Amino acid sequence: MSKNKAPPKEPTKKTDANRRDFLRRGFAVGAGMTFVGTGGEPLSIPKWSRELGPGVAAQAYGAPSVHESGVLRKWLPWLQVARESSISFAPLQHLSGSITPNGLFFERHHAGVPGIDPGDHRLALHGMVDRPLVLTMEDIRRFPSVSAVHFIECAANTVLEWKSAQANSVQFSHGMVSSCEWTGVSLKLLLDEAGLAKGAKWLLAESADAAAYGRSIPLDKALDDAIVAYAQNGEALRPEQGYPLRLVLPGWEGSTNIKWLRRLKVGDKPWNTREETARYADLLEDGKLRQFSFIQEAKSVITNPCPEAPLEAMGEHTISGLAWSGRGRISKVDVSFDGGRSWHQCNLQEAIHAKALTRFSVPWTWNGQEALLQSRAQDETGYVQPTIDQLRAVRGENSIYHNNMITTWHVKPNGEVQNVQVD
Ligand SMILES: Nc1nc2c(c(=O)[nH]1)N[C@H]1C(S)=C(S)[C@@H](COP(=O)(O)O)O[C@H]1N2
Ligand SMILES: [Mo]
Repeated sequence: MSKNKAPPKEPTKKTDANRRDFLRRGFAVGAGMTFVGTGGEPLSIPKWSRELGPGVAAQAYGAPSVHESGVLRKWLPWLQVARESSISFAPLQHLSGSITPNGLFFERHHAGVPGIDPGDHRLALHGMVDRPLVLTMEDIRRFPSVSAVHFIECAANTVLEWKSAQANSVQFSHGMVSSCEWTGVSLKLLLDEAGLAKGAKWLLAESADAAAYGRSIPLDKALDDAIVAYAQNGEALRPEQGYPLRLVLPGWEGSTNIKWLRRLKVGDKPWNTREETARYADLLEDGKLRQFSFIQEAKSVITNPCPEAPLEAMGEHTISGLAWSGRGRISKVDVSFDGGRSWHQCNLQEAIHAKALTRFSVPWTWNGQEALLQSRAQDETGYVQPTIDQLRAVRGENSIYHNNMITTWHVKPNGEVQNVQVD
């Protein structure tokens, strides 16, 4: 078992002495019982039950409760090359269900967030098409819309864990994934409108920000389930997520989901942009570079408990987490309490969308002993999430992208949870 080396640790609320006290009480209540919240005293009447609250005008655009002020995206200062080339991680340990709130969606920018005026924004469709188009946002909204729930995961999510357990935090080990309901126009509809020329096979998608970020997309994908999205979770895209327009390629690596989309050029071969040669290609054990590994394979992680959410008391708990696959629906998630020796099938929370985050849970009685918690996802194609050793056997240790290994949380007798790797 290799322990983590550089823990970006969150401050814990309780002191160690408090924690021991809490666990003792948890044990006294939990011994031989399966309930939490005992006692029969009548409820007190708090201050807020005795006075009127502020009216509707207090919040024209709603914000979370002041008591949720710790629920935030975070970043690692040493991971930013510059302020403009930045990554923030979603707080998976605080999220419920399977939709990421817009303000907590992880971010990856290569040239900062541009301040685009939608009135001045245009989308060009050109190249090997019958009728080149230049569309305004108004034009785009006149097409029939589609809505679909999908995750976006950066191919570099879980990058720190290739050699050994590093990030003692689910936010930093897995927080480059988020999921929401996207609304926009089917890309197939726009391509039909422009008319594909004979021999057309690839599409270049390019952004309007200063990075002129571009990726080559096979036309098969563009004509399958791609969305040119202008909204997320019922409101306009957030500036960080590509306002006013982004490409959503369900299940494909984050990098192909071009934000601030301005240009779609149809061609017959890939363009070999920086982002598909020098970046987002996989260095294999034999020194060869694997190009175009578009799909985010099945992956899962336990978000409760986790390093940021230790166990507070012995007794009954619900282990819960998130699973996703770029190939379709999650069909099964198993959880192990003993580092992969035995497995228990989890409940999957409805609705289970294809290529979307799926919430799993399983009951567990914690008796205060050490445990090694793992989750293992399977998708509808039969693909099973690999162990880190299985992954290293194919990919070596020098890879950056597409680490979908089974993650292990080591539960200690005092309830603390640590990121470890088991052989
Ligand atoms: N224009 C543009 N599009 C972009 C990027 C970018 O920097 N600029 N980053 C890409 C990468 S690497 C990822 S992982 C996703 C992140 O999407 P998000 O910031 O909405 O989470 O956007 C992709 N699209
Ligand atoms: Mo990414």
